[in-house]
Amino acid sequence: MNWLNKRVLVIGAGLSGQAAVQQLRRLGAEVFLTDNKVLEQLTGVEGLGLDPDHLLVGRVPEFTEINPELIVLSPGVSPKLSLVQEGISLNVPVWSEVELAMYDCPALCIGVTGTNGKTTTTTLIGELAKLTGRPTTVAGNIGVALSGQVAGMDETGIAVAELSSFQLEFSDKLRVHVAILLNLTPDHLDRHGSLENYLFAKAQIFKNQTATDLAILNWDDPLVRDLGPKLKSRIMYFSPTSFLQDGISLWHEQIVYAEKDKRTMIPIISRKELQLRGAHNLENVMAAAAAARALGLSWTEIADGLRQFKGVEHREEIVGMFEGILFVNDSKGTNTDAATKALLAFDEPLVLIAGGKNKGLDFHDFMKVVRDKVKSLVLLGQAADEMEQAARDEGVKTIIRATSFGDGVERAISEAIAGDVVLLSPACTSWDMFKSYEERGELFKELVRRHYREPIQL
Ligand code: UMA
Repeated sequence: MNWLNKRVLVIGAGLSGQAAVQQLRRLGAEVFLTDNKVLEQLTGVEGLGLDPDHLLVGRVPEFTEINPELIVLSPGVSPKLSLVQEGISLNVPVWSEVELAMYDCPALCIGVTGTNGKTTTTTLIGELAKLTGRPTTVAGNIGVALSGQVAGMDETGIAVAELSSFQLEFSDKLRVHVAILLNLTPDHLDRHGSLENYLFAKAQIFKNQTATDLAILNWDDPLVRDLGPKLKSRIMYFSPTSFLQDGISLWHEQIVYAEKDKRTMIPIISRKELQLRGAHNLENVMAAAAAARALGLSWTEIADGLRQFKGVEHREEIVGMFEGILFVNDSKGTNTDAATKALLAFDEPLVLIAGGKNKGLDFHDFMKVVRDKVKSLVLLGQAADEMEQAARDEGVKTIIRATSFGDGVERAISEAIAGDVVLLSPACTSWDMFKSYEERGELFKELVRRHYREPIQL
């Protein structure tokens, strides 16, 4: 592609948009950036050095003001936006920021998608990839835009990318050499409209794979498993529940790798040696082990890496044990499936803090799990009414309404006794009260720690 003076419109001036602008300017393109926020609301945009007539903020510009030859879309921007629709109708290519990032990048790309577990798996693969001694970068939906991170990498480099359905939806040429689909349950239906569309977007991760590439699929998830025969690439299945004759699975509490043709079964690591808890984390560990094997690491090296891994922040993160109560921060549990998995990871009596902003999900199935696993449910945020109704419908006994996030933490603490677990796993986004799930998780940790140093006055 001849980038010189190519007119490119970047929509959205957040992390992705800003990284895309920098990448495009390095390539020599003429870049326009638009965002519906005004300049004062945007951080870091002024530092990009764009001319005022190339910075169209605080409004949605007319297509003809720019006449772009390419549109780069930030993942959070809906493709229903008039500007995007007009571009599509005029056959102007629309790329996601990850498409741009990997365009012409010779590094090996390992992509991780799925509804839940992406961040843990991506981080773990990143740690394992580093053991190869090859230059490795970990980016994407994990909070660091891919553009720029992979700039300058040659074919020895490894790009480990967490890929969301939003990013994959507009990826046309993206070649993911090792592609993982962890699982698929309803999420982001407000954006994709249906589960079929959501699956279609996720399956774009396999679109440009060839016979030399590898697809790593969850055998236990029928929607994911059924994709296998349709793909051009080699397939490696994993299953945390049933023994697979070909693939990675569990055999008498050991994670094992079996190859049918060779009639071999290699024990990789005992489940007990892992620091990650819960059955769902077995999915993440198995998928990561399969990817690491594709990088040429030995099973012993992989086992060492798995043994060391403590997990990621805000995902079932242990805050600490205070007066015999274990506090766990799962602020990243922003949908019912993620929160369910967190609940199932604990055998101890649970006090659950949940609520925030609902993203179009029904809470009834989730509340059945809450009824069976949770001794006290503390509800807060915009979705609290809806959650309380679902909890009552499903027979949850102890429901406590909090007036603020801090009040919720205090109420949860007063419900718990030694031997219990207090779990923040909201099943909702944080956007009614916080900028991000990270901010929510940080506050939770701070409030817990402060309580045990000095009881908080709210
Ligand atoms: N905007 C518009 N018009 C619109 C909508 C938004 O101009 O119609 C503007 C906003 O005013 C804002 C900018 O777009 O200034 C934000 O763009 P964005 O929402 O794409 O956010 P980024 O900062 O670019 O962050 C994105 C991902 N966010 C989303 O997909 C919502 C980050 O994933 C990702 O880490 C980052 O790119 C770097 O790759 C976060 C996320 O919540 C963690 N992801 C979702 C999830 O995991 O569920 C998909």
